[in-house]
Amino acid sequence: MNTAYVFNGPNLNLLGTREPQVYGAQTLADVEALCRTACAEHGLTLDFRQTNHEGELVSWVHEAGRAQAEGRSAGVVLNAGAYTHTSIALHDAIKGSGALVIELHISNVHARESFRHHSYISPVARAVMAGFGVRGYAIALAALTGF
Ligand code: CA2
Repeated sequence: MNTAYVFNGPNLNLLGTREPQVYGAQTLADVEALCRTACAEHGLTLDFRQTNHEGELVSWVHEAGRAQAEGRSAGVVLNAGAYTHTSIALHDAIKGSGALVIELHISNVHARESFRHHSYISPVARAVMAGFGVRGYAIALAALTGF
């Protein structure tokens, strides 16, 4: 059974505790549970992680790229949080590892502050999703089976 990686970046551990009008009321544990259900429906093994450290995300993308090269990965759903808008390192990691990545944002970043409109991830992502709330994770996992 192939692994679907779900990587979450900085501050996403705070989901459900503040800014529910932007990110909803569900916690990261709730998101992991919905991802587990989606993976079970689609015959995928879930590997769900969160970190507040950019380098750790870079290493995880490399790991997913290696798993993909060995035929063990369906791809990565990546919510890189604010690193989306700042991280050339993540751009290079995705490009360099060849990892298939769906960029995901809970909120519609294009309807928010202008500094959220640019993404270093989008040019190297297979697909980009924003504004579906946490349901977007389930939609992205389903989409991974179609690539
Ligand atoms: O909409 C998204 O999923 C974002 O990736 C979330 C990031 C933000 O920097 C991106 O522009 C869009 C921020 C995640 C922080 O999440 C919090 C949740 C609750 C309370 C505080 C922060």
